[in-house]
Amino acid sequence: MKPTFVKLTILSLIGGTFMLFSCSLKQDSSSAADGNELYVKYCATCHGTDLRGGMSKSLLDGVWQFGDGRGYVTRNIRDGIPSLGMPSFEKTLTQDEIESIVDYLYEAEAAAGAKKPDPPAMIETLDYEIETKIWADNMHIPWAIVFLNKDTALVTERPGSLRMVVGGKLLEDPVSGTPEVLHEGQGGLMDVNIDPAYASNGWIYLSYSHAIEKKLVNRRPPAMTRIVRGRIRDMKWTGEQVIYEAPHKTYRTTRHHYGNRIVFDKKGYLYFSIGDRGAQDQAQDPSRPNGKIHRIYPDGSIPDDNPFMDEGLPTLYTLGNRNPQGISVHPVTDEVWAVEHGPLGGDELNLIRKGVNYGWPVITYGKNYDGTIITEFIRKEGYEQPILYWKPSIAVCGMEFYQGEAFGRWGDNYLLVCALKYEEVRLLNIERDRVMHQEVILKNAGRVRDVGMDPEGNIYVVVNEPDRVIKLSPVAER
Ligand SMILES: [Ca+2]
Repeated sequence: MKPTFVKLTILSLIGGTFMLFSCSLKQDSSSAADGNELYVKYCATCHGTDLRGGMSKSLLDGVWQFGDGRGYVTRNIRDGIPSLGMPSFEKTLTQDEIESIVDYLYEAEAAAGAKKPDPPAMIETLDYEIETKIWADNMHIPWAIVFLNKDTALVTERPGSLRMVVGGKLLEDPVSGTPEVLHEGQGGLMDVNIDPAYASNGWIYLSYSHAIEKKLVNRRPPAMTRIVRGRIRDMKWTGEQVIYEAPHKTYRTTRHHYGNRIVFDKKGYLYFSIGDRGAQDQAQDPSRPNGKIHRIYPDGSIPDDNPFMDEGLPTLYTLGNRNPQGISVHPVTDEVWAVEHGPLGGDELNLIRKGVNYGWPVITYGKNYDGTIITEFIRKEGYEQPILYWKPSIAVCGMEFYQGEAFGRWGDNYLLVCALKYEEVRLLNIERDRVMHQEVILKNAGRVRDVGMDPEGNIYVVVNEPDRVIKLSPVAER
């Protein structure tokens, strides 16, 4: 269903005029049959009467450029994609009518047996011919990956399971005894990382959405990002310690923008992110944990020179970060870099420095998803500019500076960035604080959540729909 928009969009760029919303139609029914009629009337010109493409690509090929899932499809029809020229149908179609079109698209896709394509066996980048391999399959919303050693990796699944892959084989049973997570909306079990001294101390860190109370009558339990560490013994999570828990009065009943990435630098700090939790103005409020990047020590204690000690929460390191889901530490400079999901057209790459305000929502290159303005400012004194922003938004998620021998030609200045919605892995060449080059190295193999490396430097891409991990290994230099 996602291609609906894509195709309209492409069409609009090529063909110019849209004929699709020339009259308004009011119906009060909402079945897929009605959706079929509406599709023919409003969508078929671009997408083909048989959904297999007209002036644009097929809607039945399993590839969804702008997001797979009813939420994405409904939103994209309703709001359009203004930056690419696809109109909003909000004034033309009722919500029921849009949903009936979505019903029709899903039924048609199911009937066509549409299936997400496997990645191509070989891909070519500027520097390498790369072999792809489906390394772990049939997972359930995998979110993050980390290697414990060259044979063993941990992969989180958002519903709450910590899975282990040993010698290339996904073990059937998850690690038992991991924390109970609130798996609703974008929340659940999210990042996993290991202590820099893991080989000697065995600490493994998990981040997840934590609810204070499980069941409240007629009320959703408030939740917030929480971080714990523990060790794994005989597939059991043991010796758990809570490393970070926000003040409970700051927990929110929203279910999105948890942030959640955990990284370590060489100076001995642990950095983690919390998204704005859907309360954008709180990203500027130092008494709130959301919309920020935090810095603590790995045991949970707080550095006494953290920048907002006097005016707010002691763990805060930056302000004004919308939803940072990728953080990575540069292997040579030891600088912290982060990507954050912006609003429409406002995804950002930032170089994270102590005490800096990254602007959300006072400045942004993005707009609201309905095309309305968030702020008139893209820059303002006192608010840091991003190193790079993506317009349109690619929906940035995990990221990792490349480290390893396998793709040795890349050296120390290459950053892998995941795009959830665009289903891409991008490779960015960074010199000092500038992005010199950007290349898509994998596309349309699923929604990309995270990327990791084994100790030899092979790359592992965590994707959803299909829920799996794809291994990338170099075959030859080019
Ligand atoms: Ca910003």
